[in-house]
Amino acid sequence: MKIESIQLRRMNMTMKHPFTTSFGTIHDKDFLLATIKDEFGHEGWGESVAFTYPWYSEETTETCIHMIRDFLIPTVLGKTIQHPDEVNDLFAPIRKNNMAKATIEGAIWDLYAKRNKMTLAETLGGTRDQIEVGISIGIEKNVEDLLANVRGFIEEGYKRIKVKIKPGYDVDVIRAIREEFPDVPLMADANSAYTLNDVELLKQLDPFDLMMIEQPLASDDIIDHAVLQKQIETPICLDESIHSLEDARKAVELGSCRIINIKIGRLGGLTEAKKIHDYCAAKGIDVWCGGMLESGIGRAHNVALTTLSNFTLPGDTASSSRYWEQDIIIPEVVAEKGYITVPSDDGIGYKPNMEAINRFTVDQWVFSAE
Ligand code: OSB
Ligand code: MG
Repeated sequence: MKIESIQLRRMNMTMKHPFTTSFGTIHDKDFLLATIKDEFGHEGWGESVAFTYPWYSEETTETCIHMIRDFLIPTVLGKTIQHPDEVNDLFAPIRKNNMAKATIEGAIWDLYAKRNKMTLAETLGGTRDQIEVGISIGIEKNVEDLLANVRGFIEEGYKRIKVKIKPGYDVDVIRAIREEFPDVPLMADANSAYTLNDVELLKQLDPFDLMMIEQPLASDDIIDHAVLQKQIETPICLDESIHSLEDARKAVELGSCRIINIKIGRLGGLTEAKKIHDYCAAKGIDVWCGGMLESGIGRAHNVALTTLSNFTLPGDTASSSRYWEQDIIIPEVVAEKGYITVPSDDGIGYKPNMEAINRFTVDQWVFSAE
């Protein structure tokens, strides 16, 4: 498979509802799409999940443009690749910048699947024809608004509710949800808002039977999380701290978590995501697919990945309509009663909606092999 050309677009899509976490509020999604063509004109699509601001991780849309244009494209353009796993090795000399890498790597996976007339899910080794999904609810102005949201999403059938927490918006919020919904599968995501000084407070979450608490401590930590896990009953799930299979291995060996959130962008692509999935399956660690408020292209990649067998817990991949007035794929992603049907068309299985894509494009560049 020869990498003939790469088109990069900068996109801007306004979110239907701003999304607030302990690190800030996201009003619109400023992101990149990569379209990669082979020598036969097959087309693969990838999405960069970085945000405008370096709050979730150090990457931003601008750093992704720099890395993709100046380092990643020159590494693959004009090359002949037998299998997408090779991209991981080609990019290995370039440190970190995983979201930039995953943009190109994901497009090459889609291209490879389409060339072979297979779905991306099959190409990855996935086995499910539907996936179970939950919903991630941001920090709301008050508990009444939050409860109204929770109620609505439970009625829509989402398989579990995740709520964002932060200091001052935690134990009381979880208690209020549990009072109204004693049995709903529930979890909390702190996005690194606490330290070991908060152990007593975090222990107060134990009686609420949370499925997990996601990334309570520092975004680069696995040591303190191991200390915390020994003192709380709620299983810890790591998100921000895990960037590679090696990170996952160390966290599991240290006892820093019992669950891992797999995000393709954070891990530098589908190859590394699959490696962590396989490692966790062998170790008896549950995984689920996280979300980064993706457009349809990134969402489609998440759907395909979630078809692998050790994605035993519902992920954050909700319906397109939860995020966007209009998504950029046809059909849009739809969760019905908490299930998304995995598409059966080749590659990511959803068609790019070129009219919508053009409408949301703010800049674009084309790179061709000579
Ligand atoms: O920590 O999982 C997270 C959104 C933005 C940044 C980080 C996170 C999230 C979410 C929402 O939880 C996931 C989604 O609905 O796409
Ligand atoms: Mg998270």
